This record gives sequence, structure tokens and C-alpha cells, in this order.
Amino acid sequence: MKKCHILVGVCILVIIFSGRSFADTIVLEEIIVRGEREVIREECLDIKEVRETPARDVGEALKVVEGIGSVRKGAIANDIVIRGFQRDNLNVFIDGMRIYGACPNRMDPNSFHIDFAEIEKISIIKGPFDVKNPGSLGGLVEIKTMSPEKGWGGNVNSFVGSYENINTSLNTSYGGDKFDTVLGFAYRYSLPYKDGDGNRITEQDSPSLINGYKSGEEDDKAYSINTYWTKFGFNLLENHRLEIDCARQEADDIIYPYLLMDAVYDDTNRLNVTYEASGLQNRIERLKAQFYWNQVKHDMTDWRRVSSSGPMAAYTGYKYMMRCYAEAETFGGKVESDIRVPTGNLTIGVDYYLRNWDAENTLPLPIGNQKMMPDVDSRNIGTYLEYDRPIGEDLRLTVGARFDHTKMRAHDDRTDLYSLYHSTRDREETDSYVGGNVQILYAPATKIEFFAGFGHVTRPPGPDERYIALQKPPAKADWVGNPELYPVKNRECDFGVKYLGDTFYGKTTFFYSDIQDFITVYDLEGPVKNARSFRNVDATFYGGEINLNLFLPFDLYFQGGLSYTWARDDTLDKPLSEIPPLQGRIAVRYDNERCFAEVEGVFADDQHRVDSHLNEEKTPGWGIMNLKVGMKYKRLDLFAGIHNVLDRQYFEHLSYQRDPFRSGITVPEIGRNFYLNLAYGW
Ligand SMILES: [Cu+2]
Repeated sequence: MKKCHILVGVCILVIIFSGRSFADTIVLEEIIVRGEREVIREECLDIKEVRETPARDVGEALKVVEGIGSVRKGAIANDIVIRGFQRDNLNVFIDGMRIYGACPNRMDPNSFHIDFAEIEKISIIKGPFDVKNPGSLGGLVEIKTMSPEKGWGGNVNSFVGSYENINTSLNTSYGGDKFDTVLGFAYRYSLPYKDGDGNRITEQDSPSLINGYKSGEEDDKAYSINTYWTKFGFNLLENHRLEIDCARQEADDIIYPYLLMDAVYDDTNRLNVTYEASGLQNRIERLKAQFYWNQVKHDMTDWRRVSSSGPMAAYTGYKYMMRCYAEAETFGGKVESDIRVPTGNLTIGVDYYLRNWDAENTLPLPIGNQKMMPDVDSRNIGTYLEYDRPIGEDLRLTVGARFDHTKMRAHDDRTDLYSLYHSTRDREETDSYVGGNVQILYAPATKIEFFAGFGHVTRPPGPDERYIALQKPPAKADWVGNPELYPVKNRECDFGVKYLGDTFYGKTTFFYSDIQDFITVYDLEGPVKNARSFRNVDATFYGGEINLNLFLPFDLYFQGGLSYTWARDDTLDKPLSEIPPLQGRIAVRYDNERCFAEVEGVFADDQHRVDSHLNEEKTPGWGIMNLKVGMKYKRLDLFAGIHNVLDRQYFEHLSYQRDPFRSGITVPEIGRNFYLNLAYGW
């Protein structure tokens, strides 16, 4: 038994300190959630072992991390929510590259633009504790892509699941002393899934019949996505490395029953170039320069819905009644240096980005075409420093600060709508702000660590929050940005404790966040009719997460987690909308490194704290059970599972949102479904 304990202890240490686990030898689509090791903020994170799930995208996969939820609009493209913070309150990066979706309805959230097969690990910082990037107000999600290992290698992976759910990928790599490269391809496809009641997500009761799917379209594909990527690395001199990464993703026919339209296509190009040098001088430990560019083209219409076959469509002669074509383009760069100072380590950097967002909407005449997103440029230049030092044997301190200057401008003139609803003709704004944080880690004994941090981050209003402009038919509310919005400021305090024992690992974190000028949606009474718009309110968020891991005899392992967020609009004294309820997860697993079996329960409490002014509805609580088994034989890995074994009908609270094109349908989660994954590596 003692031997077993030692083995388990070693496994935990391996998980914690290398981000790898005994399970990752079994897993194919590996998702490692862990913090950056070298800084204190790791202590503000949850560290998760690699897991095998039938998740279809990053947004769905991250739900295993306490405090993270997602907004569901269809079968794929789930949007990440951290402790109730979402959209522009979060930064989601791919290898340090800032990327934005094009759809004004967030059909293609940031994390949609990468395939699982590209990913090596995902790090998360919850709260305003990132000074190395502008705008990490509620948190930062860093997706890191795979690098080649030495020599020739590769992996072929195929996942099949219920509703013709296919996810297959192939990659091949070569790693030499001077040069390395990766080449990869992935394909994802699915039909619309059925919920626990046996109805397809395309067959949900719609408040308006014309928003439903046309006969024959409800069981046609839910998405098909091709992704191609390549990487080239050059080790120019000793300790000098140049890396060039390119990727293209072509997504077609993605359905969103939650909205009034579906995406015809969503195409992404990504380019990332980094140059890194270390050991330049005695003082400079590392110098890194990065340049990136990405572009997303997105086209959506109602061609699969009943509305497209109405008289208006016949009148216009198109296959749709409404359409929106959108483009997003982001480029940016960063120069960062680690400098050794006598008492610790200092990181300094400068970064810049330019984000452009443009969208044209088409509605039946007399409205016709209009610039829904009026070609908005957002530029940001910032500088930062972070200083990290040990104090004595058991204390560690990190302090960080950054300064940003942002400029935003709407090139197309939609001031007709701004002046109607907000009495302003402004379409240009500049903001400057400072932020920073202090974090302390105290380890009085080898197994226990206490941590505390205070952070302050400001982010400017998003281009949509300031300048979106959508005139709708007379009976429906318009949708208009508020050019007068102030930047959002988060002052947050986090503290917690981590215990790392031989057979037990646990972590508890609490946070309290005081937000000034939080941006919320509201109904604005206009002179002729109402509009949905944005306003600043003061808000309070608090809550926390608990994560427990217990290693039992006979290769058994228990895992449990719980998270909760409470949030209030202090200005109007009411609950904030879209806040997740109490959620939890328990799992028991047998794992002898060659095969495993796991039974898992996932549950959520009901959410009764809703914003009734926005007609947000309460969501009942739910619980589901999942089973999975897996084995490893030589270079072959296999796992299979049944998700939602009891075929429960349930909804995530965050599947409700109030977008300009919301159909009124709450999208249910998937009913009982089966999956099988087979992988072979060489
Ligand atoms: Cu869209």
C-alpha cells in the first residue's frame, strides 16, 4: 500500500509541476489546464489533469474547470464565461495572439477559431491579474499550440459519436537541431443533436414559427469545419529561435437555433511570427518579439429558416429574407524582455494592436442594407512591467503595473441612430488608463500554500457596445451602441489556500470584485420606439471555487469541485443577468495506466437571480451522469463513453442571452449520446 501511495504522490507532483498527468498517455485530444509555473499567479488558477470528454470545442471543454461556464447557441462554438465575466471582459489568446470573431452575434467567439488538434495546453488566469496584456478584466485564457518533438512524429485521431458527430485529425512533424516543422489537418462534422426529450435542437418550440427550420433543414448538418495549420521553427544561433505559424479554418453551415440566422460560412486566417532570444547579456535573460495578423470572414442568413421562404424573400429574389456579412481583422505585436535584477526577476514590455470590425446587415425593404458595425478601428498601445521576488524562505511577492492608451473610431456614419437615442454624434473616443496588481504567496510548510492578490484592470468599451447600429422593422426594438460609455474598471481581491499532500490535493479560492462602470444591456425608451442599448452601472461580484482530489487505494481516484458566483447591479439594485448558478462535479476513477474507467456526476443548482427587466428567465437545477472507459496498447489509444447516461433534459443557465437576433429559443444540452475515440501516434 505504501508503494501505491508513493506512486500516487509522484503522479500528483507530475501533474502539478509539469502539467502532464498519468492520464495523458491515454488521452488523445489533450487539454491541459494549468497555470504558468514561474509566477505566483499560478496560485490563482486551477490545475487540472488532462481529460477525455466528448466536448466539441474549447468553450465546452473548459467547463470542467471550476468557475468556467459557456454560452450555448447551437451544436458548437460555445463562448467562454469565467465567474460570470464574458465577451470583452475576457481575453482569449492563441499563442499570445489576440483574435476576435466577426459575427456581431458572437456566433464565432474567439476560441472557435482553433481546432482541438492544434492545442497543447490551455492556461487560465481568473481575475484581473494579468498585466502583460491590455484588458484582462475578468480573466485570461491562453491557448498554446503544439510544438514538434525531436525527430519524425505524427498522430492520427478519429472520434465518432451520436448524430454522426465526427472529429478527425492528422498531423505530422519533424524536429531537428536547426529546423522543425508541423503540418496538420482536422475535420469536424455533426448533425443537429437531440436533447433529453428526444427533440433535435432544430425542432425546439419557437415563440415565432417563422424562425423555425424549414422542412428538411432540421436534420441537415449542424456544422462542417476544415482546419489546416503549419509551423516552421528555425534555431538560427544558439538560443535564438524564429517561429512562423499559419492556420486556416473553413467552417460551413453552422446552425444557431438560439439566433434568427445561421452561418453560411466562417473563414479564418491566422499568422503568428515570434522571435525569441535568451542569454543575450548578463542581465537580459530573455528577449521576445512577436507579430501577428488574423482575419475572419463571416456570412450569415436565414436561408434554412421558414422566414426565408416568406413573401419578402420572394420579393427580393434572394434565398434569404435577412443577412449579415461581417469581417474582423486584428494585427498586433509585442516586445518583451526578462531582466535579472539582484533581488528577483523583472519583465518589461510594450505591445500594440489594431482591431477592425465591419458588418453589413440586410433586412427587407424599406430598411434594406445598413452598416450594423460601422467599420470600427480600435487601437491600443501599452507598456507594462512585472517584478517577481522571493522574500525569505517561504514568501514570494509579485507586483505588476501597466499603462494603456486606446483610440476607437467608427469610419461609417451611423450618427442618425446615436443622436436619436443618445443625443450624440460622437464616433471617436480616446481613453488612457493605468492598472496593476500585487500578489503574495506564503508557504509556511511544504504541503500548504496561502495566496492573496489584489488587482485593478480597466478595459475600454467594445466596438459593438459603443457603435453597433441596427435599425429594425417598426414593431421591433432597434439595437444601438452607446458612444458615451465609460471604460469598465475592476478592482478585485482574491485569496485562497492550496494543500498538496501525498494522497490529497485540494484548493479553495475566494474572490470579491468591485466594478465601476460595468457595461450591461438595457431597454432604452426612444422618441419613436424602444432600442436595446448599453449603459454603465456599478456592480459587485463575489464567489469562489473548491477543488478536491483524493487518491485512494486500488488505483482509485476521487475528484470533486464546486463553484459559485453572486453578482448584483448596485446602481439599480437588482441581480445581474447571465450569472451562472452554483455548479459542481464529482468523479470516481479507476486508472492503472493501461486502462481506466470513470463515472462522473455534473450538476447545477437552479438560478433564480435573474434580470426580470430584460425578461431573463429562471433556470431549474439539473444533474447528469457520464461514463467513460479507455485503454492504451502500444501506440494505440482508445476511449469510449456515454454522456448524459440517464438522458436528462436540461439547460445551462447561460444558454439565455439577449442579442439583436435572438430567436427566443433556449438551446437544450445534449441528451444521451455515445462516443468512441481511436488514436495512433508515431
Ligand atoms: Cu453571425
